[in-house]
Amino acid sequence: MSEIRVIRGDITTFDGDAIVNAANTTLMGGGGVDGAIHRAAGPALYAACEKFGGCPTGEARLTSGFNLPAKYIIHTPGPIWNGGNYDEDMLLANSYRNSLELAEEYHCRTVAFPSISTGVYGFPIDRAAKIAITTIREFLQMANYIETVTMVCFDPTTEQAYKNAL
Ligand code: AR6
Repeated sequence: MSEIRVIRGDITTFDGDAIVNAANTTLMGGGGVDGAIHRAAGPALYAACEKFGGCPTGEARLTSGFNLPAKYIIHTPGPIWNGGNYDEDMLLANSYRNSLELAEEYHCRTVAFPSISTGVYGFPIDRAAKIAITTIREFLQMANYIETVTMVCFDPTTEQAYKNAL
């Protein structure tokens, strides 16, 4: 049986098989959780990301975790919130699903997500949390390797939103 957990913390300290990075389509780093992950993983991450030549919104790419405790980093650009009529919901679900597919492909048992798109990208938190939990739950019904998905929330409001959605 697989499960979903919601905790408060810093995803760069997650000691498991994979963490997900809320990246942008260049995959060349940025602020927020992306910046924190790049700082903690070290400059080799930048070099590894450069090779992808970017990534479309909702898709995902995997690298080593380099200096992080996690074995892998899965990078996914979530959608920029633009009012809700530009496929934002579907693109956010794609980010979660495609990240989980990669985690399965690499036989990950433990995976951690940040709250994708709800920082700089402005996605409404309650709406994002519902999409995240629904998509993860649906995916776990057919997962062979993933045992635990942990939502690592940086602040109390985010943590509460994911706890409500769960
Ligand atoms: N651990 C867990 N969550 C964190 C951490 C951390 N160390 N640091 C921040 N968060 P954001 P987005 C939370 O803005 O909205 C970047 O510049 C944060 O509080 O990081 O998907 C990228 O390069 C918020 O709840 O990601 C893109 O250009 C959540 O992570 C753009 O931002 C996501 O906030 C992506 O924007």
